[in-house]
Amino acid sequence: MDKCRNLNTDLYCITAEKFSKGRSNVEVIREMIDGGIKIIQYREKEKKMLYKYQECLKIREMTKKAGVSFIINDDIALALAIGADGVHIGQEDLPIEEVRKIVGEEMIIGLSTHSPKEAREAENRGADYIGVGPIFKTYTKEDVCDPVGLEYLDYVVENINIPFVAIGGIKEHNIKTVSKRGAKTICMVTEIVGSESIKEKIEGVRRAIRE
Ligand code: 3NM
Repeated sequence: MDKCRNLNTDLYCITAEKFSKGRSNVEVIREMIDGGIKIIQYREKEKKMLYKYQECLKIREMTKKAGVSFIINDDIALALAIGADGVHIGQEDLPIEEVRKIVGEEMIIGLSTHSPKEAREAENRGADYIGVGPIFKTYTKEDVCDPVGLEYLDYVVENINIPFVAIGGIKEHNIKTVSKRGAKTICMVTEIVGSESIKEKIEGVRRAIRE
């Protein structure tokens, strides 16, 4: 089966428990799955490894049952330990060739990129998909660069031949601007996890894309 099949979807959701209105990641992901999300990334920078492992084991079970792809941010060991579908890394993590040696061919490798040069390199060096952002200002990722704007997205739409996800400051009110420019898969953190009803928010966002 194509390991990237679930990248052929409209929304890619990422966890962030501190913005989740008191809900646990497990609760949030349950709602995402009920809302029909097909790819979910676990991104927690401040938790202890054992806690993350235990939480991710539960999430792995839930996502597997639902046919949802489960990606781990940054942590290759955690991704392997819980049998994730993929790992998402940044520009300052291990080189992609080394990550590939560790995780093998079957695991999805995603890489965050912020410029045309990084996108071309990611494609040439074997990334399965790239993150393209931040499109707009975001307060969710602490060490991220200034917004790259829609011009970088335009470059990727025109020139890059691997799947990509647009990310950074994307909300229900501006998502149409991003989808209109050719982003088929759109990634959101706070707009989804910070909403009162995750299911209703997902429906609203999908309506906004269609309108
Ligand atoms: N990566 P929100 S921006 C995790 O540009 C992440 O690579 C980015 O959060 C990148 O949807 C980002 O709440 C945070 O703005 C996006």
